[in-house]
Amino acid sequence: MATSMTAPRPNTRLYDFYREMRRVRTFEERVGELFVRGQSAGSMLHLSIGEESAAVGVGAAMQAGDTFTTHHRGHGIFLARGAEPDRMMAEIAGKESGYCGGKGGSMHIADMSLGHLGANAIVGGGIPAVVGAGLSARNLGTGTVSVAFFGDGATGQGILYESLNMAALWQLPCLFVCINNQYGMGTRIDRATANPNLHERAAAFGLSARTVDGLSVEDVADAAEEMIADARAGRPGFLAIDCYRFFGHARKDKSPYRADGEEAAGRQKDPVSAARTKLIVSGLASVEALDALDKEIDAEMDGAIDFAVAGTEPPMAAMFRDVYAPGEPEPEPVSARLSRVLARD
Ligand SMILES: Cc1ncc(C[n+]2csc(CCOP(=O)(O)OP(=O)(O)O)c2C)c(N)n1
Ligand SMILES: [Mg+2]
Repeated sequence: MATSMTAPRPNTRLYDFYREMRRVRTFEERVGELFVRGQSAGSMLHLSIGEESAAVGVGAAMQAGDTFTTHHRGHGIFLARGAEPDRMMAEIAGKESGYCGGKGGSMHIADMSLGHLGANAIVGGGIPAVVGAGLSARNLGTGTVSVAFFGDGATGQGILYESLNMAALWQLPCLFVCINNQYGMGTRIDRATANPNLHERAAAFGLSARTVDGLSVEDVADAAEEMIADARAGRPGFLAIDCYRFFGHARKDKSPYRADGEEAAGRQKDPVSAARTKLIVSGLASVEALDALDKEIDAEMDGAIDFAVAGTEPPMAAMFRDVYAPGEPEPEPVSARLSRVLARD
């Protein structure tokens, strides 16, 4: 989370949260711009606008050495855990200077040094890895916690329940964070389940479980701090965070399945504006100070786009790098295999 900010910097927790949430939102807006310019790699991008309190509130409660996995909407979470916007944007643009050399992209970004065990495009796919990380942490006595971030849609996946059961049974240092943005693609949560109180399912497995309103980043952080401390002591938990997905599922989705009125009301549930208003109303920061901060963040994220666009694509020779264990011979290129097979006929 190291950023060099020159604006007057009130020394309060809420100001820090606001700054990080604003960074996440601005980063996501720039990702949208990269996509429109045709400079992102691949055709799918999932923005977390409206969900910033989950990334920042939980991210702030984690400690150095803690690990995590994310779903396909995970840019904000990685930023909140200290990712550099330049290298993230470069990864999303498919450039060599990105976190995974441009080969992971938006949905498979990972970085072990920051504890990021991987984003995952398979709904629920990252959840069991956190159980493994928790088991390893417990057996090795590292004192670290592993956090799975996933969407409400993953509550329809069996792997979640196998994972909750094992974590509870073995008392692993794990926290399961369900970012309930009310939608799994075009299906609203109340059309996907008869009981949308998602945390109740985890309670049935013996985890401590609760839901918080994502409108307040402070509430999210308070809950996360408590539950991460519990997890560290061998009491795993499940935290559902209620929020609203401001835009479509991915960049090409204009959400024709939801009424304008619903969307407008949903966007009122804005954790970034709520934090800004609270800072101003309570006298913790002036409008001018926050405007100056926003400008600095704009410049930081503009810089990330410039960095990404200026980068080079990975060479073909890098195709199999980082795929096989060191020492394994590289597989025969497809072209060579094809000519060998054709020559045989
Ligand atoms: C196993 C699996 N099934 C279906 C999909 C297609 N798919 C991609 S995202 C998504 C919805 C996920 O909703 P949610 O978990 O709530 O996350 P959100 O997109 O709302 O952040 C689906 C069904 C997939 N990627 N993996
Ligand atoms: Mg969802």
